[in-house]
Amino acid sequence: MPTTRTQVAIIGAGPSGLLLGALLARKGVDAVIIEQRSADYVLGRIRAGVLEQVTVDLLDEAGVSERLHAEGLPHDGVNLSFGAEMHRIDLKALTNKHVVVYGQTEVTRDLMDARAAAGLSTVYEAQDVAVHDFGGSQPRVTYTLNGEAHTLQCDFIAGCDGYHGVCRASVPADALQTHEKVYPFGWLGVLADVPPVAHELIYAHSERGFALCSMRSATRSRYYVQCSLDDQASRWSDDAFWAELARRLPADVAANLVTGPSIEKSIAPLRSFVAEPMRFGRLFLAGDAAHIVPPTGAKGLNLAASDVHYLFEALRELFLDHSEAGIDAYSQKALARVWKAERFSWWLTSLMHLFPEQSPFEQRMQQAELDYLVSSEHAMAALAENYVGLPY
Ligand code: FAS
Ligand code: PHB
Repeated sequence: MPTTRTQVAIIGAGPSGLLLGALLARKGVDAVIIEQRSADYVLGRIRAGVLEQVTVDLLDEAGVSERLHAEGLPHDGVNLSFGAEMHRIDLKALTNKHVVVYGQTEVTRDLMDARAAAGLSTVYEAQDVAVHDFGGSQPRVTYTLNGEAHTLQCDFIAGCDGYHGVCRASVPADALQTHEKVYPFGWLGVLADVPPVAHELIYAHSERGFALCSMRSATRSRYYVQCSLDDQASRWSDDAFWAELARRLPADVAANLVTGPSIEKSIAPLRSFVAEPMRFGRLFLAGDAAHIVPPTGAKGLNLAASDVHYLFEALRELFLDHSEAGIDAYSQKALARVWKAERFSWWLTSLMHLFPEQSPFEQRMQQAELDYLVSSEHAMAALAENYVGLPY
């Protein structure tokens, strides 16, 4: 059984694992990434699209932001539509910040390319990945590759393996507390090579349910409609999707909708989830391995980056300054920002969606909050500062 050694074993080559590996490499800290899927499979997952300024800054720090600055779309505002009207939240005027529209797929591709160019080690299609002895001083990771068993000895393990990963599942149940809310609906998402209906995002509240108009570029759009949990993407023809999306937008906006064949169509469930703490001896959880947010607030990918920022700083401090203060504070620091993003994502989801069991009173509460939100600079400023991203 081949046995190798590294300083940090990173489980998962999604945005969390790749970004952590990139940042550690810039400080000369050795890390090996172990991924169960192929690189193409990872790139094929269509997910997030909006980056907070602090996420862009972190990608700058990792040295992987050249294409992002060349192709990303800075957005100074975001729109809410309800009652057949559009209301623009002027992010720039309210916070002096903006967000950048740049797909998670592109962030992942940039990180993968940089890692390969630097000759850094990523093990793809690893099977039977398992983490061991992270409660002691000599943790290790075992896995099989092409049928051969391998052992990776390490100083620390970063569990960047997402919601269904092995790392959180390997923590003794009595050492972990989880919090969860499952929403009674999902999002049916479509990716299509058609120009976006508007140059900024539109979050639409309608009597038929929520819709979101987003994009990946000036020629590629990303749209979502709220759907029931038992719905299936295969039941939706492209025409049916476009017709439903149009019904949920103000008429003057729907009139500008350019439709076309979908290149990806899928349904994502919505949940809020947090596992506490995020450190177990020499195992640290980061990103979706530790928490999930409903995508309404565009926080998932950005929270993963937030955890990676705190974990990178902690490991840098440990390996370069020989101080354990950072790793001792990691979980508490990361969770403080996680819970604020969980709150914002839950709040915006609760505000913008139709809930099957909603009472007439609750419908009036939603309407009153929407009316208040767009009539109060203070309320819009609160939404804006959360949407552009709270400081690390
Ligand atoms: P990821 O899940 O991206 O990556 C984890 C990696 O670990 C994967 O490559 C997986 O193959 C690997 N892995 C799992 N188990 C393993 C094991 N045992 N051994 C080795 N490797 C293992 N966020 C937004 O901000 N906006 C959105 O619109 C949005 N839409 C989403 C839609 C869907 C369907 C999903 C699932 C998520 C969405 N998200 C969205 C959230 C998403 O972007 C995540 O926050 C982001 O991918 C988190 O990155 P990671 O923490 O790296 O986890
Ligand atoms: C996306 O472009 O996929 C996207 C944008 C904003 C969200 C969710 C998804 O809140």
